[in-house]
Amino acid sequence: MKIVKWVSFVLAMFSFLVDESFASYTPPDNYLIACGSSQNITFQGRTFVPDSQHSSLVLETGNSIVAANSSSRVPFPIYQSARIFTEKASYNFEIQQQGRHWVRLYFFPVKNPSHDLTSASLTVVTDEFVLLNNFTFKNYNGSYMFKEYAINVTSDTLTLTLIPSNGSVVFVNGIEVVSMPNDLFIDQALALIPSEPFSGLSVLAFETVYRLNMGGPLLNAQNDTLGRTWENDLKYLHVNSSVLNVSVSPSTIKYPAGVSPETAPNWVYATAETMGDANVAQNSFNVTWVFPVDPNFSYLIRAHFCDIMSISLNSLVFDMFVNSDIALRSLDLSSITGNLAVPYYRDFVSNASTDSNTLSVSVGPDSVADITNATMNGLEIMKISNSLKSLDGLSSVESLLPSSSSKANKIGIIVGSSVGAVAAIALVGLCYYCCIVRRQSKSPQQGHSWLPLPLYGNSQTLTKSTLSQKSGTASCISIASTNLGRFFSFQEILDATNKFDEKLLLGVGGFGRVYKGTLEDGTNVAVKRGNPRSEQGIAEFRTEIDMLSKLRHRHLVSLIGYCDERSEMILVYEYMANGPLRSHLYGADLPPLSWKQRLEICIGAARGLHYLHTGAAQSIIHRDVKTTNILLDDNFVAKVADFGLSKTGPALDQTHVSTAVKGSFGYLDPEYFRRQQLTDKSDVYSFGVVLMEVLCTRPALNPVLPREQVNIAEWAMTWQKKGMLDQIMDQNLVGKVSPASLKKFGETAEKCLAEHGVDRPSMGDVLWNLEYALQLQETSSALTEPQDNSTNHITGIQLTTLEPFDNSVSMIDGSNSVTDDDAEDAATSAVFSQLVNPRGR
Ligand SMILES: *[C@@H]1O[C@H](CO)[C@@H](O)[C@H](O)[C@H]1NC(C)=O
Ligand SMILES: *[C@@H]1O[C@H](CO)[C@@H](O)[C@H](O)[C@H]1NC(C)=O
Ligand SMILES: *[C@@H]1O[C@H](CO)[C@@H](O)[C@H](O)[C@H]1NC(C)=O
Ligand SMILES: *[C@@H]1O[C@H](CO)[C@@H](O)[C@H](O)[C@H]1NC(C)=O
Ligand SMILES: *[C@@H]1O[C@H](CO)[C@@H](O)[C@H](O)[C@H]1NC(C)=O
Ligand SMILES: *[C@@H]1O[C@H](CO)[C@@H](O)[C@H](O)[C@H]1NC(C)=O
Ligand SMILES: *[C@@H]1O[C@H](CO)[C@@H](O)[C@H](O)[C@H]1NC(C)=O
Ligand SMILES: *[C@@H]1O[C@H](CO)[C@@H](O)[C@H](O)[C@H]1NC(C)=O
Ligand SMILES: *[C@@H]1O[C@H](CO)[C@@H](O)[C@H](O)[C@H]1NC(C)=O
Ligand SMILES: *[C@@H]1O[C@H](CO)[C@@H](O)[C@H](O)[C@H]1NC(C)=O
Ligand SMILES: *[C@@H]1O[C@H](CO)[C@@H](O)[C@H](O)[C@H]1NC(C)=O
Ligand SMILES: CC(=O)N[C@H]1CO[C@H](CO)[C@@H](O)[C@@H]1O
Repeated sequence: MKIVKWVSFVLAMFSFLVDESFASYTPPDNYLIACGSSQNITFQGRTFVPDSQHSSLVLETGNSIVAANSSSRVPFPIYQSARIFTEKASYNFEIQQQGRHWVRLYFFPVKNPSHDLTSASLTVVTDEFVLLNNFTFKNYNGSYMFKEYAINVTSDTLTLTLIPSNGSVVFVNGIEVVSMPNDLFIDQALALIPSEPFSGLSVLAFETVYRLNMGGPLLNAQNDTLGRTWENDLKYLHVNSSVLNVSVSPSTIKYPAGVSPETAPNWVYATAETMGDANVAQNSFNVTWVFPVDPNFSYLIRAHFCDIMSISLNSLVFDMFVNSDIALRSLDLSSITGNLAVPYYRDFVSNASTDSNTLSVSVGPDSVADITNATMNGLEIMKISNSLKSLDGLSSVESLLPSSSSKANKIGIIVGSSVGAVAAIALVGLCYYCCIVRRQSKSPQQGHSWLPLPLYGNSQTLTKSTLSQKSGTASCISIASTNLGRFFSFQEILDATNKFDEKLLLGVGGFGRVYKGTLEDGTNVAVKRGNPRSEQGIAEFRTEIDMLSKLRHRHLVSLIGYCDERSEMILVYEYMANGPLRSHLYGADLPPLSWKQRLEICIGAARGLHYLHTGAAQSIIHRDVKTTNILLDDNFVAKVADFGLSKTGPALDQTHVSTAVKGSFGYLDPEYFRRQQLTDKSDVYSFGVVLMEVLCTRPALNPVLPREQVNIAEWAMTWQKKGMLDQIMDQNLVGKVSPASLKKFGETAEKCLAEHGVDRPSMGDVLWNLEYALQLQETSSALTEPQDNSTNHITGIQLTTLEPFDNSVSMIDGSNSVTDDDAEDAATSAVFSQLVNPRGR
């Protein structure tokens, strides 16, 4: 065994030398630490030295414990030992050369008699950045966790501090702190909508969330001079993506000036995906990859290209999109690089698609191209630290380490330098990289610009200019001067929510947290507490107050009052005992709704939206119609909620409002997507998605399903067009829906989902049609079942929970963040009460 290992290691070294015509990069700082181990550990061809044995290492063994694997089921050698701390502890790394460094962390809850590491809460910070905040393996769907960060170290030491939460411990299995070439990540990238250079990246931290080798095999530290891992892209490919692997021998890759194996190994450029011969009517389509991401962050996206498929120059021209925003138009690789098989890459900065939890990247043929094809070789997606300098959650280092003086550290582990001789080589490397000519990004474009930053985004560093000031939201009302219902003191709010008791948490949304509260008189309320730090939050707070104070309707959630004391932004709403509609459809094990109930709920929601569109002085577009924003009261009366994103509609002389695309992926009007023009028909489209969801009881978007089924709008439409919607409807409804009613319902949904807004009905028409569908159901059930006993509550039938996406990705996964919708669902433990027929027939 040993010999085989050595032989393959030597072979690897050999092939490495043969393949690289470049002097390979030697990192000035290169700490590979096996925490708590008693011996050197070799992992992916590199030697990790025990933290206790590292040369010139000082270890104060105050409260640290060593845990070794008692079970033999360790995923990789680096995870076989851990160091456990019962108090805050730090590793200090002496830095030879300032600049960006990889910080890689390995975690595996090794079995251990004294502490249950699975429930330990992990918080890790550097001097400046929060890397990991209160992570625990308890809610994690993986046995181990690997994290990679890219941090610009601007002092002579880098301190990694591990913070246990009260009464618990913190642990780590392995740490890498390794220099990277200074030009690997530069200060600039291209922002989208509109495309425009964008700077300020050099002071921000990144976390690798995805790194893919399109059409190629898994590459790890043995195949990458910078120790990176590249995984195959197959599991992220999306709907209609018929792809084909292409590959050439890695040695044919010709690195130009400015791109080197440190940018990406030649194995990445030597394999690619191209458009396959799709068995579809038109052979023009996009190849799309969809990535689950935390929507509260911005992302740096690096796309790697290399034309290894063309036979002649200038024959391949294609486009690249990020979330359907154009990123590269008419990209002709060979005209840029002057040859085939020459690597090329570009960086972009973008958010998750609108306020959903995915980010998508597509390539597709350009209209000017002679041949219909497109390609991509590699893709890196890095999370960018937010304005609190955090990569995980909303705490800053200052708040996690209140007395941030280094003396406060209880245990100091000093990992000294052992890399004296390396310095000279480093100098050579530095010169080499300084001499490299960098490809310039395109010149700035004219016009106003903005980057659609997430709510808690990097507003200090990244905001381009305006956000909402010229749009409809900005009718900055004076809170005091408007009739907004009751004013609550902060004390009253504290009393009502038991000091914001987490047990009373109903949900977490873009705006903030929602708690159940009880007023002094016993009235139940929902208390929505905005995040005081968020500027966009203030805008939405005002919008919501502004909107709600003007609107009163039986099918809109009503505002009871507000609290703006101590710069809090708190809204108090009527409490909706039965929670979001979505929980009654799937995911929460609640009894299934009857068809009649579903129709009544849809009718109620349609009434609410119809009122928004037509009832007020100025038409209002909701912008975020989805099943989590339709709430049910104790009588199952549907009310539309969440006006945080609302815009007042076009004035009479305009037909649309031009605006930033917002809303939720899966519900978004494709026309709005394309043209960024908002009309009330955008709400109609989203409502069509809601109708399909109500019928089929599955999420609007479910990437784990086979490709053609991922998007409910597409999937249901194909069945509707065949007139076979009954094939995919909720099993609980089979045999209980009158065919005429279903037909009417299907037709209504189909019209709502029309590609073009002009072809969609108004909310008023939708309402009329749904009422008709209800009537058809009632007349038919009057014939067959004379006694409608609301026989909907069939207990014992479990709804299958559909996972929103596969979390089992090994290298990625910061999946400690619960998505908004999940949190809302989880919180919906509302008591299910019997339907009281509101019509009392
Ligand atoms: C990556 O390196 C390992 C070890 O040297 C080797 O076995 C494997 O073939 C390499 N992968 C590729 C794609 O060359
Ligand atoms: C562990 O690795 C270091 C660095 O590669 C080396 O100097 C040391 O001799 C090794 N120790 C053992 C016990 O093999
Ligand atoms: C950490 O997370 C747990 C749940 O996983 C929560 O109960 C606890 O309050 C959190 N602690 C902090 C300090 O946020
Ligand atoms: C830990 O406990 C102390 C005192 O009980 C408290 O002040 C502090 O906020 C707690 N910290 C966390 C992170 O829960
Ligand atoms: C790191 O930060 C310093 C100071 O902000 C900056 O001058 C330098 O260019 C940065 N380095 C990299 C590689 O971004
Ligand atoms: C493409 O290549 C990858 C890795 O080599 C392989 O896993 C995958 O099955 C291939 N796909 C096709 C369609 O051949
Ligand atoms: C794209 O190019 C590849 C490689 O040349 C080829 O196999 C594939 O059929 C092309 N796709 C289309 C849609 O022409
Ligand atoms: C998928 O392909 C079908 C058939 O060509 C097309 O009608 C549909 O619009 C495509 N969907 C997407 C999202 O591209
Ligand atoms: C590819 O996607 C973009 C953005 O979603 C869209 O504008 C374009 O029409 C699509 N191309 C094709 C051929 O479907
Ligand atoms: C309707 O409910 C009543 C009382 O709950 C019961 O006696 C009757 O049998 C039910 N009828 C049907 C058709 O289930
Ligand atoms: C969690 O892991 C199990 C077993 O590996 C897998 O079947 C399941 O799909 C995973 N769930 C998610 C949400 O990733
Ligand atoms: C540190 C330690 O004891 N590691 C052990 C973990 O288990 C493997 C085999 O199961 C041993 O080879 C290691 O020595």
